[in-house]
Amino acid sequence: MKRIGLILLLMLLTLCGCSRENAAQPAETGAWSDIVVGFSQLGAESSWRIANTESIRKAAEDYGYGLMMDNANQKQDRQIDAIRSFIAYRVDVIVFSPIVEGGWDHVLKEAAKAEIPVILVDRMIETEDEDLYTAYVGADFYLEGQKAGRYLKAKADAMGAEHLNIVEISGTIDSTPMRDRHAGFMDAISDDPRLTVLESVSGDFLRSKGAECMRQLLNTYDSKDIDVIYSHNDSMTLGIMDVLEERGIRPGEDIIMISVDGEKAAVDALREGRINCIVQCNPHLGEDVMKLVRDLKAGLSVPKISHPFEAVFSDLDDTKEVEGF
Ligand code: GZL
Repeated sequence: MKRIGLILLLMLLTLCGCSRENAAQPAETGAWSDIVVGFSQLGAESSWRIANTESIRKAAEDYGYGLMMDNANQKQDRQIDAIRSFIAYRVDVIVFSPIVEGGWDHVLKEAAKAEIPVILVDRMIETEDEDLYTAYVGADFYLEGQKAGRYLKAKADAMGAEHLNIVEISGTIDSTPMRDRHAGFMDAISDDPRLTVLESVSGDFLRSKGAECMRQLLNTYDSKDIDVIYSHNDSMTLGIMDVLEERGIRPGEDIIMISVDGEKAAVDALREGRINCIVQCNPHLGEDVMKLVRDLKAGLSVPKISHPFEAVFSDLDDTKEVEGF
């Protein structure tokens, strides 16, 4: 079935005259350079993802690069099909944000055979051959998790807390941010006897599932037994807060709220005291990606791993100047 989809897509490209030689020219930005980028985005599950997609689109436009973009709507198979269509179209560079870490080697070997370089943006892959991708641009998620843990230890000190029970609401299972935000957090708090993780459940980075996880946790635990919620992204955190406030529980006061990303709605809640800490995760990766494309096509060597600068915003510091995306 999938192959039929791919053939149909190629037929569509051919029928609409979208062969590589006469790709449509974006009139408003002048002629494309002779570089075309194929970009497979994993979905549109969060404000972070939407900001990331716009960052890639805008940077390609600024560089004058052609951009073939596909939104996989959270399906790995769709990403694999999109990568195959980019290979068939003979794009210059393939860029994708792998929804999960496993299952990419086969299609990336096809890209390697076609001599098309691959740039990973935002998330990493598990692979038997690190040469299957040329570069990674994205966060150090393990460090993000450590930052969350370090904040909680400092908060416990500031409160004079004797013991704190934590529940973790994590992101998409087997994704790099979920794995590493968990590992970094657990390693950062492992030497602190005051801190106990009661349970970790996945909300898949979705606001609706974050709320669902919170309802289930409140069916399992008395809210007074939950002192801290560590949520892997703001979308889930906002859903969690909806559920808490429906039940008269004050996020940020009755329960310490630690979140990741830094979208505007979460930063506003930080200022209102409804979130205590946001570990920033920068979605604006487009410029870094297109610089890599430019340097690759110019025959220059490029760094294998690039991380953007990311901060921590919390109620232990002044948050007046903090900007959300
Ligand atoms: C992190 C990114 C995560 C964000 C979520 O780089 O992969 O996916 O933290 C997004 O908001 O859904």
